[in-house]
Amino acid sequence: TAPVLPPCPDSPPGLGLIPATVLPAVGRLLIEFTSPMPLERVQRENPGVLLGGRYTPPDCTPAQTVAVIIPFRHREHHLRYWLHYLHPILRRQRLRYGIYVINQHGEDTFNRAKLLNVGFLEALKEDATYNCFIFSDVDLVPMDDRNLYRCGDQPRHFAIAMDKFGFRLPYAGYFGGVSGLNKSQFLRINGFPNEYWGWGGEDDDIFNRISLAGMKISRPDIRIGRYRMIKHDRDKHNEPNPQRFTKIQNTKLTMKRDGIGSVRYQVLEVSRQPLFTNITVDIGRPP
Ligand code: UD2
Ligand code: MN
Repeated sequence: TAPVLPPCPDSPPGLGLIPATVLPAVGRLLIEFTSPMPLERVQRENPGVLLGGRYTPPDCTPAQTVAVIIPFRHREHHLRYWLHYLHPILRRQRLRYGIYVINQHGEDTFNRAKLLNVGFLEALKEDATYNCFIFSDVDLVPMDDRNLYRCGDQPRHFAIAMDKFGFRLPYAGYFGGVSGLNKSQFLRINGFPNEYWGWGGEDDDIFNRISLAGMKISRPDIRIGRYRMIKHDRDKHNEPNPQRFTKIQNTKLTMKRDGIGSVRYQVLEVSRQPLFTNITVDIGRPP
């Protein structure tokens, strides 16, 4: 029989310390996106990560099991940096986790929030013990490993101080980039909207859902919730959605019928890679 491990610490030791690659400021990691990042190297540097991008701390029992869900299409180059930076951070944070890349099939308009709904359902199909879901853009890397990728008693917004917004929250109701909800919080808001095709608005709709459900967003300290976004142009087939302004006025009406309870899609392939699970999915196209 396996030995019983002690629970993992609330504040894992060794975070915010200064390894070789850290700026003078304590806790801040040096994040850069210039040197090429072959997947073989990332694999070599993360020997404890199992097929599909699964990890369990060897020395303690975590309170949660975390599914990290990434909406994706044609961003392989960003994904390599993301895996390179995030795996070591998540391991240091003493998390039990799995990485799910939800890859939109075809070239129809991108739909970030619907892909995140798919990620929630598919991660649970693979492992029913997931109870914390962290939704992350593929191009966002935390600059401080004390920003713990865990869920709490309120929905959590992690990416609060991004370089592209001058390391400030752009507006009080901003919920984009990286966010986390536990299973019951996610179900309480009927998941995310499926009807935001193209860029923008879906994060504000999610914020509205959370407020309408009577929950409050929790955030890390502004000095800790710092992020770098890999610089990029707007992708093809993800043009700004002109309907977004009117749609976010109507969350109260739409959230009951549009969400995790009504999402329709077809999984085309599940492929367990050494550092992540890739799920290619047909989510249809805008009406
Ligand atoms: C902002 C928000 C993002 C979302 C978006 C509006 C930040 C840092 N993030 O991102 O959370 O609310 O606005 O929809 O402010 N993606 C692909 N392939 C594509 C298109 C998108 O993989 O062709 C994924 C990828 O994970 C990307 C994410 O969708 O990071 C968001 O798209 P973006 O990075 O183009 O949008 P951005 O930076 O304005
Ligand atoms: Mn981006």
